[in-house]
Amino acid sequence: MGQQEHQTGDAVKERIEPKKQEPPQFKVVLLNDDYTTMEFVVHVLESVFQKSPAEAYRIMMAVHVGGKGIAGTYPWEVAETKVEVVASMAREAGFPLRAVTEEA
Ligand code: TYC
Repeated sequence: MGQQEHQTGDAVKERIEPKKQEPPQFKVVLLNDDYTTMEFVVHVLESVFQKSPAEAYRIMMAVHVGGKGIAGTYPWEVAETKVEVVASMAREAGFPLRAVTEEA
């Protein structure tokens, strides 16, 4: 058996054998405040977190009543980007709405 054949076998093995590692997940948590409108929070949940209108309203009300709530769970870079998008949309609209990440 030649060197090349051996290497090909290894390459195939390496691609197949290791189980795909799931990346660690992070929750994006929306925080309640007294000034952001309910309508704006629903808009953020629909546009940034791809929630249906009904689900967006449910999450918004859960945050309004309970102080915080999970908007979604994502790999680190996606979660951080969504937190930044929420911050910039809120700043632009003049609301103090904040989202933070928590390890899932
Ligand atoms: N508490 C806000 C109000 O009464 C609504 C609100 C809900 C704000 C959820 C932020 O993450 C939030 N207008």
